Amino acid sequence: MHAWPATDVPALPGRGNPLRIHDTAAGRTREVVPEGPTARLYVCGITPYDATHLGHAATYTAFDLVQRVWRDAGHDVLYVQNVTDVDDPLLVRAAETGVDWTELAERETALFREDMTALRMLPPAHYVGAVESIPWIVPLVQRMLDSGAAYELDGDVYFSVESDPHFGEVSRLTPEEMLPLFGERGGDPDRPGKKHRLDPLLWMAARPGEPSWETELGRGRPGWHIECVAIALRHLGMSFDVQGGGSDLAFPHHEMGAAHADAVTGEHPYARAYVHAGMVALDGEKMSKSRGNLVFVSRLRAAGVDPAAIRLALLAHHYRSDWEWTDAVLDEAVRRLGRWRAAVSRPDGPPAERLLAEVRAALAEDLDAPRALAAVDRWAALQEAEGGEDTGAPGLVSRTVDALLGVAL
Ligand code: 5CA
Ligand code: ZN
Repeated sequence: MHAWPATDVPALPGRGNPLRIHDTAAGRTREVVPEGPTARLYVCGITPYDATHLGHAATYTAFDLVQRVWRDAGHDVLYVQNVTDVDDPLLVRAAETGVDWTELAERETALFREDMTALRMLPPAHYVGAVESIPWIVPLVQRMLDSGAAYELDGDVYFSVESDPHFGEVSRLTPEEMLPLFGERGGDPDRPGKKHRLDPLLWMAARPGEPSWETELGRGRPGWHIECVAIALRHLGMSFDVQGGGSDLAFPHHEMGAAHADAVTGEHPYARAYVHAGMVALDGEKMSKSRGNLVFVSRLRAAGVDPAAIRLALLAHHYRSDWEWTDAVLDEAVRRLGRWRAAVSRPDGPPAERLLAEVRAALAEDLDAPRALAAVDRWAALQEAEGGEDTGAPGLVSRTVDALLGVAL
């Protein structure tokens, strides 16, 4: 699958700070410094049955910042993202709307690419679908069957959570906390015959009317978690730097993924840090495709909203907080963008080196974008009030905002 076009990242003087970021598995913010010159990042992609909403966009913006901070600190970034182009919600939506599921997935993935391009998200080096990954998924499931980490139930294959001594270390939840989430987020705790109620599906035998593939495991299709593991192991290997996604993925998705990967490789850990973005809500409830309370990036764009303003609206909230999208959030971002653009279009201004240092420091400290925005606000206000002599300053501000925040002024 192809990704979307890359945007240029302007060069900045000097070097950025090492990234400190909140690791769910550690339960605290800590330095996540890549071991080699190349930082390795896996971010869970969309299930393409509906258009990109602002919740998705907020989560992808957080991981876009991770890349920008790493790059600014001198690392190359190897970034991988998946597309869950076969899974229950996609098949259900396709059936409900009478659209072929492959067409639905292709259409929504194409729209997602357009949205990501408009929002200036750095593209992954590998953008990989579940369907095209089936040849890589099957041997992993087979290996787990051989080692006893997986077992068969009426032709389906389950992972045994009890086979993993580290199970629970990603989300840090107790089994009592896990159980309701597992049921809400795609699991089947009540299916009779499972060894443990939390065991997730690795492989589903073909069901009538559903897509399936002929493999050594028989006809069927992959479970959700193993999809991401197969893609991450193929393109990044074990112990990559950051596994990212929204907070709704910490359990079960990232917990199960880590357990699958340990079982397949006999190594640990899967990722060196697990990073989770907060949930964006609309009208008091988490924005979600299943609830239908959505504001789509593509709709805002079609209504003439500048994508840079959408991006600024997202950046005005700390990535880990849960927050609510309102029209006022967007209005404020539009005004801020206007102030910034006016400021950098003047011929000179107050020196911008301190601003660059402040933005770098804010982002390196657990991606504190609101603090970075406040620093740019201060520079713009100072310029408006007092002007300044530095003819290089507007250019440096513009490059800082572009390179580190992904906003083109
Ligand atoms: N395909 C799987 C991941 S492998 C999936 O969760 N797809 S998704 O389309 O449902 O979500 C894509 C990403 O957006 C995930 O990281 C998810 O956590 C995040 N996300 C979904 N809803 C919201 C929301 N309301 N606020 C913030 N992030 C969200
Ligand atoms: Zn995933």
